[in-house]
Amino acid sequence: MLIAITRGVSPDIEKCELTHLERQLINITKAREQHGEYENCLDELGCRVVRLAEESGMPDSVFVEDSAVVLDELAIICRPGAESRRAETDSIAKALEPYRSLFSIKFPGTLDGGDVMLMGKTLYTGISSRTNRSGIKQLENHVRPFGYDVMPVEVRNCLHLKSAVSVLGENSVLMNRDWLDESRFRDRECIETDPDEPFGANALRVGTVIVYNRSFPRTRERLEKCSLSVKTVDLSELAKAEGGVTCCSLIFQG
Ligand code: CIR
Repeated sequence: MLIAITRGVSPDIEKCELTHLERQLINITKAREQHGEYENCLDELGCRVVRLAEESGMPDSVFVEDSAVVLDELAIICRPGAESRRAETDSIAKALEPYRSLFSIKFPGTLDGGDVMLMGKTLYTGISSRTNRSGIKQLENHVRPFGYDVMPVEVRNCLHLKSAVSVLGENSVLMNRDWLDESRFRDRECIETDPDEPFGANALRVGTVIVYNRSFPRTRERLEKCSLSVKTVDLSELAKAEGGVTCCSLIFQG
C-alpha cells in the first residue's frame, strides 16, 4: 500500500525560510485547514496518511519532502541547505526506519528532497541554492549500487528543481522552461506552464492522478486537454511559505 508521511503545520510557520517571495502574513488556521484538505485528498487516492506531530521551533517542518528521498530499495536522509531546517530530519529518519535501509548525506554536502525528481531509474537532481555538488555526489554513491543514475540539472530563479519541473507520467513532465536547463529533458514529453502561472510547475502524481494547486487554472486546463486526470487542492497559505503540492508529503510503497 502507498504510505504518505505528512506533518502538521508548525505554530512557528510565520518564521519560515523565504528565498524568492516577500514575507506575507500566513493565516495559520487556514493553512491547517488547507493542509487537512490535502491529506484527505491523499487518503482518497488510496494513501495511508501517517501524520507526524507538529514541531514548534521548526517553522518549515510541514514540508517533509525536503528531509528525505525515498526509493523502492533505500531512503536517503537529506542534509537540508538551510541550516534552520537541519533538525527536521531526525523525526523523518525515525518514521522511515521501519520501511527502508537509511543512508545519510553528510557535511559538506547539502541536499533538499525538493531537488530530487525520480523518472524510471533516473534521479534528476537540481543544483540549487539548497543542493550542492557534494550532496549530489553523495546521493549518486548511495543509489548507484541499486541501478539508479543521477542527472544534475542547473536551476535558476526558483527554490528547487521541483519548483521548475515535475513528473506527469512515465515519460512526461510539467515544466517552466525559464527556471531550469531544459536540455536535460530533451527526450521527455513536456507540457509547459501557462506564461501567467510561472509557479505552476509543481504537480504531485499519485498513481494515475495529478494532485495540483487550484491557484493555477490555466495550466490545469493544459493538463486536462492532454487527458490527464487532475484533482485540485487549495494550498494558497502554504504557497506564501514557498511550499507546493509535492513538498507536503513523502509518498512511497510501504
Ligand atoms: C523553505 O524555504 O525551505 C520553505 N519555506 C519552503 C520549502 C518548500 N519545499 C519544497 O519545495 N520541496
